[in-house]
Amino acid sequence: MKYRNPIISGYNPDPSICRVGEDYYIVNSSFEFFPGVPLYHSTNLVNWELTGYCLTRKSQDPLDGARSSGGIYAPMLCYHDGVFFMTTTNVTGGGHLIVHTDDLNKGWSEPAWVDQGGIDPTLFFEGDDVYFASTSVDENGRQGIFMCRIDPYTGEKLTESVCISYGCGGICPEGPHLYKWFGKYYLLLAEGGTEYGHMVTLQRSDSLYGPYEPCPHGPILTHRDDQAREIACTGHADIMQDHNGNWWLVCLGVRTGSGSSAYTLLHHLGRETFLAPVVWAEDGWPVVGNNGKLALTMDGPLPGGPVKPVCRDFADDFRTEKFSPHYNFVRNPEMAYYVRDAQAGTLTLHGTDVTLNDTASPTWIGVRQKEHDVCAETEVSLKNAHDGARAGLTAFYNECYHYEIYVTSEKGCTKVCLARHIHDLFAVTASATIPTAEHVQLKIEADRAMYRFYYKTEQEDAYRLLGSGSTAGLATEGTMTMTFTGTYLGMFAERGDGVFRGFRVTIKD
Ligand code: 6LW
Repeated sequence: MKYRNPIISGYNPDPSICRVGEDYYIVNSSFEFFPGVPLYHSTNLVNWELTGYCLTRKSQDPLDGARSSGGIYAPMLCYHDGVFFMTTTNVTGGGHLIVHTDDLNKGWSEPAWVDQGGIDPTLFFEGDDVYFASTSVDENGRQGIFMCRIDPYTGEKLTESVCISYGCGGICPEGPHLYKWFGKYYLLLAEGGTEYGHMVTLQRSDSLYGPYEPCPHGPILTHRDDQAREIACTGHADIMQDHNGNWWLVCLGVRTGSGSSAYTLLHHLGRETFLAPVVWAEDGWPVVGNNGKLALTMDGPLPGGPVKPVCRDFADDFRTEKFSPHYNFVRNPEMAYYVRDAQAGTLTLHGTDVTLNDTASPTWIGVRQKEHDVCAETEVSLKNAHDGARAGLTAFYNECYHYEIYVTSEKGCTKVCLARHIHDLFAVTASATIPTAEHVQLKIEADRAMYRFYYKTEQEDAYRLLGSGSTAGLATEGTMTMTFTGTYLGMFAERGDGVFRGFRVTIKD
């Protein structure tokens, strides 16, 4: 059966997959965005529904002051004896944490914190023992995989942490997953760093504590030498056997080509979740995908029912009380600033003095940009405007990288403006005077190379182009710290109220 990669598009890195009977679940990293750790469900590994989040309360996911790409790093999801466990790291504060639930509809427990340095925790259950492994550093500063036994409900360490592997020689051995297959222990790692040298390595041992011998064929998955370059940076994987007995790997990868050429090694949609079939060779080592590579279209013995066309469009008419789970906020939002009026069909964003340029929680709400070619639209009215008030649409990567089209009112003059923030340059690059700040339609059209920003007042029949900005300006590789997230399309308000009517993001196929 053919399917399309990525299986979960838009920024969704560091996937961990878990099977419960004929149900499959994936969790991903969430960094400074809230709620934390999206939880996807599928029955066929291709149609994934975002069912909610593991960390929905500030007490589970404190993000005050989290730098961009701080907060919540790679999570791991597992199911043992009727209980789901999810472990991850809040690098902004607290370190490793474990939450659990015996009923996904009831939400997750408060976190139990585990005192072991580093990132990328994983759990391994054997008999009555629960092992906790993560990436950390030894006394010489060398990075390796450290493990201890714990109580997963309290986080209490029952043994000292010891290094079980330094990986297979690549930099940054991380993202460990431990498995027992065919009577041996397997340790799956990501190595090479999450950039273009990324790879998935595998080692095995007769003992959980090692020594581990590496797969003799080298990395089991990497795109570091791939000439096609449509997919790159593949790594941070998890392996699972489906209910028919077939094997699968999920991993992160990026779709390059943010720019005019597919060879442009830039990406701005973030690291996405990919799927590859796995087969076991006679020597007891797995072969992933097309001999260690992925493709945008792949074939495999998918479990479950027929694959439905995957819809990546998003539309909200604000006629319901609840926010769709696809919405994210940045850091810990004050929900009183986000008011849905189902009767009127509006969303009012109460803007504060916090702007999109601040490492704080501006009144911002967005959905992941899932394809290069998209169109985002809304109608906004600016009310209760203080000096410098703004309300509009944004292509938002983080506080240092975003484009904004907004309605503003300055000294009695109403305008629509395009502002662009790249690195430490924040500038209004286009503006037009408009008769009123009420009922202004805003639109962002995106392709691989450009975002184009349009507006239309009530008096006009057609959109006018206000200006544009290159997608390369929001590309991960250009960010000052090689950040880990991806672009969102969203609405925002600052120093006044934005009353929004309708928000749609449509994929242009
Ligand atoms: C994650 C690490 C990685 O914790 O990037 O690509 C880090 N892999 O394993 C952040 O996503």
